[in-house]
Amino acid sequence: MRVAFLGLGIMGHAMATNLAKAGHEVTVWNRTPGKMVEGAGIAPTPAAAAQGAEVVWMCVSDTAAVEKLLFGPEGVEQSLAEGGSSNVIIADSSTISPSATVKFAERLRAKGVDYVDAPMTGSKIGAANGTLIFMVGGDDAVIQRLNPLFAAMGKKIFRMGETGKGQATKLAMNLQIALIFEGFAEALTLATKLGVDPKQLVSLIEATMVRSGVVEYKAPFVLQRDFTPNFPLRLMHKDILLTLEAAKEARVKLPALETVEEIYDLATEEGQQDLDYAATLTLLEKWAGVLVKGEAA
Ligand code: NA7
Repeated sequence: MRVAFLGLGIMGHAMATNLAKAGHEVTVWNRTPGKMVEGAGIAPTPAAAAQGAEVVWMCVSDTAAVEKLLFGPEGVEQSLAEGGSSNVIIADSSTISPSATVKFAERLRAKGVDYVDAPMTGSKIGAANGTLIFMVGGDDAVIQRLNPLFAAMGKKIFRMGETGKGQATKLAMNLQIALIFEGFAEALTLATKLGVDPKQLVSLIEATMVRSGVVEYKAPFVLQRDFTPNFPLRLMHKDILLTLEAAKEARVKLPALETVEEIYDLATEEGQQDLDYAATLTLLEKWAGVLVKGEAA
């Protein structure tokens, strides 16, 4: 398929690479020039990338960035034929606001464009290996047309309902990741302060019902104090804020997430936004006056 891929960050670069590897005709665009994808063409603007594409796939940081890509002066909308016969599909794998997604889709539908929200989970490793899991909102027939692209980038898709429901699901998923990791980090901090070996605690967790995919994935990094970003703190913070915003719109209270948001806020004040979100542990450590270490330093 002819695909325009917009946004070559940690996730987008790997996803576009897998699309090109699978034989799709890919044209990429990135805000900061200089990023390239083997086997893909490069366009100077989102509109130029989208010109003649069957599918425009986006993977950028936040709601404002998606809005600019779509409706900015050099945005995708500029490339769409007047009269509503473009038959283009726009798919968004960024994690952004569900309600903004619905508005974007409505505006584009007037131009004959189908819109699918397809945020994903699987982290940097899943993006590189083509084993992402997508949670998708949109029309079933349209999603089906995207199957060859999903297959090149991921291992499974979950259809969650109409447009916007993929994003709503993603927020519900990241809410859990943030809270599970916070529980793990608080347990490690307390146990260490009370004299328990954190490595032993992790072994115990993994042998009991307390275990979780989040802990299994994060524990080796945390025990080695490796906070290089798999999922940057600034993006998890963005997702927490999006979740609180969506909860407010829906009149839902999320007291635990509100408290965790304060920790991300403080971590950001300390300049940790570009580290992995696991670096939030270091605030707990500072307050407790301990260092969680599972490996010999
Ligand atoms: P990264 O690695 O931080 O990459 C972010 C990408 O978004 C990168 O290509 C940025 O371009 C681009 N970006 C950010 N702001 C803008 C604006 N305003 N306009 C255009 N492009 C922009 O994030 P990930 O790849 O890990 O994650 C991407 C999304 O998936 C995000 O929503 C996650 O929550 C899930 P740059 O290279 O900085 O010019």
